[in-house]
Amino acid sequence: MDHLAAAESSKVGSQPRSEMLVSYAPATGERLGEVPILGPDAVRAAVERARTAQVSWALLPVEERCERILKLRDVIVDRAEELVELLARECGKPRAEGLTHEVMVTADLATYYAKRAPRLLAPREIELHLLKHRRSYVHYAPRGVVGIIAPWNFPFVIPMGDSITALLAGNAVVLKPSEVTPLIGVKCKELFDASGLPPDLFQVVTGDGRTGAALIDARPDKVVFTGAVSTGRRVAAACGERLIPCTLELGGKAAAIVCADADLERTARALVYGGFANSGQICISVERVYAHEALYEQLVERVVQLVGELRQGDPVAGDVDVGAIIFDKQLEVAKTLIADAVGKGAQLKAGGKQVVGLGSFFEPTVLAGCTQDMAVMREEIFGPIVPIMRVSDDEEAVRLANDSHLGLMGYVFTRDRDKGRRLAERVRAGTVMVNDVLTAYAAPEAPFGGVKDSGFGRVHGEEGLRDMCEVRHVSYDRIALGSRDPMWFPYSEGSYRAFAKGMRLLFRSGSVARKVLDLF
Ligand code: TXE
Repeated sequence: MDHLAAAESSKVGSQPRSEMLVSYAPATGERLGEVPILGPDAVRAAVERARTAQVSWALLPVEERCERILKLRDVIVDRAEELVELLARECGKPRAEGLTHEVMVTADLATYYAKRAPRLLAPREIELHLLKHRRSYVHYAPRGVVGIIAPWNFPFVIPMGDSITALLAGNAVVLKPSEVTPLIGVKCKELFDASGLPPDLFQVVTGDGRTGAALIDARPDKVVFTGAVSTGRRVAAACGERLIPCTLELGGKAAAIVCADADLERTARALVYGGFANSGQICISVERVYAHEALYEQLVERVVQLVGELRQGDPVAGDVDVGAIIFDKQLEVAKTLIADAVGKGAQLKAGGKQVVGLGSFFEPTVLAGCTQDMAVMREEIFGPIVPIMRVSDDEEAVRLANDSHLGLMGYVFTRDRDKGRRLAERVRAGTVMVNDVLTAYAAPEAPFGGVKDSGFGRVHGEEGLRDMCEVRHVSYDRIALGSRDPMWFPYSEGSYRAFAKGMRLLFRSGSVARKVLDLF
């Protein structure tokens, strides 16, 4: 089954028929619908319409923009069931995940920002330490049109969260949803329109990578991209060429460090949830476990027991814990990683195969006895596989956790909270959680993003909201200094000597003036 069944361009009467994208349900193979693949002209027109709509939106007080976004939130909450149903169909996501990972997190983010945006976007005074005759402040001006390029693993919460943030900051948005989940992208547009927001303020351009490239080429004022590292490099290059600021949320390889004093039951349950929620298709999934030898055996045993209790199947047909593989190409990735690990000596403790007879499913898989040279410990998995490795101490675990080109998320399990925080600070990742998994993304207060090849820039938190703005500095005079400033023309030997003397007084350690100024 190929998700991208692009029909050839054909003629319908005298109208050229655009190429179409067909969406299929990964759990059943059922054809769900089709949308057009928009080309450069249509994308450019969408960006232009958004640009026009943004002008009056930006003139509204932030408080009013917040009110309008809360109406959107209410539409999302009222239509939650419909969204959960579509997420179950187009992604094969368990209903609980559609609700708690996607719909609720979006509603919470809207609520959080709508309450705080007026304060976070208020002009901020800057205290000048030297130029006391002047005053400075920064204000946060909208950038204009934000282009959002989204992935298929969280096709609702990622683009909706970023769109809401951009809109609150006074921008318009053009969203390019993943070609694997286009119907959810179209649904996002339906919700915005139903909330009464101006139709051109938020637009969705459906299509594949070419449509994403066309969006960047249409020169939005900022790009927020979430997806693969390889695509991220292309997006960054295209943005760089046009000097468009971009935020890149790329892959992750979250390591879980399990210390000797960890709570075994909580840790095992956390690893199973963190590894198999969304069938492991999360950039912050537990992707590798470094377990202290003191509890390694018991941990593997308990994880395997818990995995045995997981129910897998079509979420539309009934209650399940683990759903489908959204993008069927990931099935091959999973098989290759498992074969490499087993070939290098890993023990297959659970799962290991594609589920036969169903749509696109892979058994929840546990690999024990893993070593750092295995591809499963080094490359992003994006599937339901949890590889576990035995380590002899916390130092080894931290060293191996940091031995990765990715740095989006990390986890530490220990009963000693101080030690947990100390180890967390040593893991080179954008976020590290102690004794928990996944939920950090759901906290809209906290900045989220990666280091190393996991990307740059942050979404969420104060940083995420302000990054949707141009930070503009205004400097004005506090006291009148007359018609001439001593720094201005004409230069003279006298003014040079005065500045040189002033510099020594101000900046030489031990000078009386410096000592006095350092008191303040
Ligand atoms: O991502 P792509 P895919 C990772 C994960 C997964 C891999 C592939 O490792 O296996 O990405 O997923 C658009 N210019 N993550 O294939 O191809 C594309 O149409 C502009 C991690 O879906 O990167 C889609 O809308 N846009 C991630 C979006 O980019 C382009 C979540 C992402 O597609 C483009 C999902 C171009 N040249 C996957 N080419 C996370 N961190 O959450 C493609 N696109």
